[in-house]
Amino acid sequence: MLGFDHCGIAKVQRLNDDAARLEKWLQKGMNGTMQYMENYFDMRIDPSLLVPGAKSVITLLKNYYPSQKQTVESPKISKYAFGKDYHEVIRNKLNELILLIKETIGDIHGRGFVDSAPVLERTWAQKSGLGWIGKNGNLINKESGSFYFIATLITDLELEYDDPFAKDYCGTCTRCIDACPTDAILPDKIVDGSKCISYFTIELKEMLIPNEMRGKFDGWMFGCDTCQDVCPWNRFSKPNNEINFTPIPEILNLSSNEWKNMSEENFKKIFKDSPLRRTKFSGIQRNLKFINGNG
Ligand code: B12
Ligand code: SF4
Ligand code: SF4
Repeated sequence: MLGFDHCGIAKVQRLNDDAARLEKWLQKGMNGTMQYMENYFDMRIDPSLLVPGAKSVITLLKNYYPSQKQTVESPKISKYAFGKDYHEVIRNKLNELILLIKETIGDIHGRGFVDSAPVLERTWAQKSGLGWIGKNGNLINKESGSFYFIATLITDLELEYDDPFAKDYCGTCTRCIDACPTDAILPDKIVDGSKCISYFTIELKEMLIPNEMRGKFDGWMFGCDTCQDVCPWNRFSKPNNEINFTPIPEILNLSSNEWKNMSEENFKKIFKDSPLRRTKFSGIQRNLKFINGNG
């Protein structure tokens, strides 16, 4: 009814293994300029500090794999950003879910999150039995791949818990590691955020993209899907059926030149509800110049 594709539930616990992994990742500066990743360390590894009294983490997956592709002339944009901003779309669904639980069960306390709070969302998805963490760092569901957003609802409700996903189906495959244009994927499922195209094109604010990355972006103007596109577990991805994720025609069709000549006013109008707003017009123009070799 709410349009989520998979759901799993895990008991709230302090994530000790993850704490060590996260600490190392931060120490090595793999967050680059994403300073928000250094904040709220304790909350990030213990949901009961984020939501007092929390007993359960309900994890939900939402498919964003689109039914249409960009034209070959278009600067590449990550598939997650083809339609309306997922933060808004999923937050509304989480609020509806909380209301529904309150109506059927009673006065529970719960808060829903998607991508914006100190929550280790991939870890909770794995702990809820929804899939394994691939070598490319993404949560992969055995039936339907990795083109999914992860949302969590942290609640004081005690529930029946799913078993964590025990297996890892990456095996000897190394396709994502071999294909990553900037060598951001390291051994042991570690992705160096500070080397990822997604970081440079979306998160790096008001700064030029470092020169050593020149020629390495493979046409990606906003985000990057390479390590998921090459993953064999995504061969059978099915298009999503979320009306709000219907691709914006300009994302599918505009050529590099048309992007270059777009006015800020038009950008704001066309992309007013889109994840592309995050980089702003100036960020898109910077990325475009960079991939066209004159940034
Ligand atoms: C910061 C961030 C980024 C940064 C840094 C990436 C990174 N390596 O963390 C940048 C901007 C580069 C980025 C890029 C992308 N991101 Co991002 N990002 C996040 C964010 C906000 C935090 C992630 C985080 O905590 N990183 C710190 C590192 C240390 O943690 P981690 O990568 O999650 O890994 C943990 C677990 O995987 C676990 N783990 C690792 N190995 C193992 C092994 C075992 C056995 C176990 C049990 C656990 C485990 O340990 C790690 C630490 O605890 C999350 C949202 C959230 N709140 O979780 C989204 C999120 C991870 N991103 C997401 C997406 C979609 C992307 C992109 C695909 C977007 C794009 N197309 O451009 C790329 C993919 C890049 C990649 N290969 O990882 C989705 C992932 C969905 C999925 N199916 O996995 C999330 C969950 C957002 C969401 N709510 O949907 N992202
Ligand atoms: S999103 Fe692109 S740059 Fe980032 S790790 Fe995957 S392939 Fe590498
Ligand atoms: S491409 Fe291969 S190694 Fe990488 S996540 Fe997919 S199955 Fe695992």
